[in-house]
Amino acid sequence: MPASRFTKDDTKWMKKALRLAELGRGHVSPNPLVGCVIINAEGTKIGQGYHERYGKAHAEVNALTSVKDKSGLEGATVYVTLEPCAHVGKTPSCAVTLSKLPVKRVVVALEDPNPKVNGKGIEILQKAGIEVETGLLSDEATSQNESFLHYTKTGRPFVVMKMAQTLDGYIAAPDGSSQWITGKMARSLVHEWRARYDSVMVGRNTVLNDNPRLTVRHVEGRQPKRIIVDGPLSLPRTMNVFTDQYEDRTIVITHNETKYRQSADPMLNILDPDGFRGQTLLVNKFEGHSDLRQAFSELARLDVASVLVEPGSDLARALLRRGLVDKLELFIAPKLLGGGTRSFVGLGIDSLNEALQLKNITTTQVGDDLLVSAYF
Ligand code: AOF
Ligand code: ZN
Repeated sequence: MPASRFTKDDTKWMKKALRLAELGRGHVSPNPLVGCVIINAEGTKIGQGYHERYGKAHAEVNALTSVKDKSGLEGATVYVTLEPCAHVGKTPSCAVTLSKLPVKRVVVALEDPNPKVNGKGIEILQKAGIEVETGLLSDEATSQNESFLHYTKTGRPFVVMKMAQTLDGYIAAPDGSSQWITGKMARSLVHEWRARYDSVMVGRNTVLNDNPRLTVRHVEGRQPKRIIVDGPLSLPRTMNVFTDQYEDRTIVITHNETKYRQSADPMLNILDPDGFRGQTLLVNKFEGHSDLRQAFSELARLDVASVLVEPGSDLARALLRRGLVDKLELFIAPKLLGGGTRSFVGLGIDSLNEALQLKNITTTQVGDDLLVSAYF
């Protein structure tokens, strides 16, 4: 194995930068999580910062601002988890800012796939005579920013599907009861995910059957947007997601063009701009249902970079059949039902070689439940 270009200290400081970046989680999307640490020529940390809020200062700027004695920048090394930006956006270009300083070396975990940056940030630094090294802890940086990277590369949000089933593969009992398949710890983990992803998506049947709030409870965190797939646009406006204090964070997906057009009429018992302060997105029909691929592209335009889907079996089937799920989080509860609603049905698969293949599997025990996490 070739010796690493990086020293133990390099790794230590980049780990620190990654931990700082993490503090922005839930507040910076659709922008990336970025952390930055500045070390002087003697090897002492003289500055640190991270991207704290969407549209606000970038990590590098916050780190530079925190440096008290600017003479320490002479010969300094800057560790940053994402390539410094080349463009002037909501804030000035970080690469240009750094290129004017007497720093010696910039260590980058990951190149930025944003077409406005994409190598140009590194070029600006190199042209100014600064040594640039990339790729330190790039796997960690990639997984930390998986939503941003996916969203930037594909123009669609990163889609995580959460399911909770019994050991024998049921998500509801024969009488339809489905709440509390998993234990308390699994449920609070789901609430952590709701705070971490930009949005939570469910289908109309879930709203009708459970009248969920889809809010973050049990843990601290910001409220996600709520995406309701209601093809016929006929859910009663009395449901929680249309009436509670987060009403303006609800986005409805429909393909019913007639009702969508009529929806300005407050006399109709359907979603209307006056009675409902959220948004309704009209998409095409696909195999009799709303075109979810189109819906995700529209959501990306609304700055939704990640979606946590908490589907019933219909929505799960629709998403899986079209290859729209990027990550599966499957809770398996130590229960047997022997009948009821199955988690995965009708995927259109006849033969083993057509099976949807998952990769990078991890398993975790969460309370009494087992969590299988994997990517498509
Ligand atoms: C951030 N924070 O610390 C870094 C970013 O819209 P702007 O001007 O804030 O630019 C956003 C882009 O800048 C973002 O998509 C990413 O490519 C780059 N780097 N962004 O929000 C940061 N370093
Ligand atoms: Zn920047």
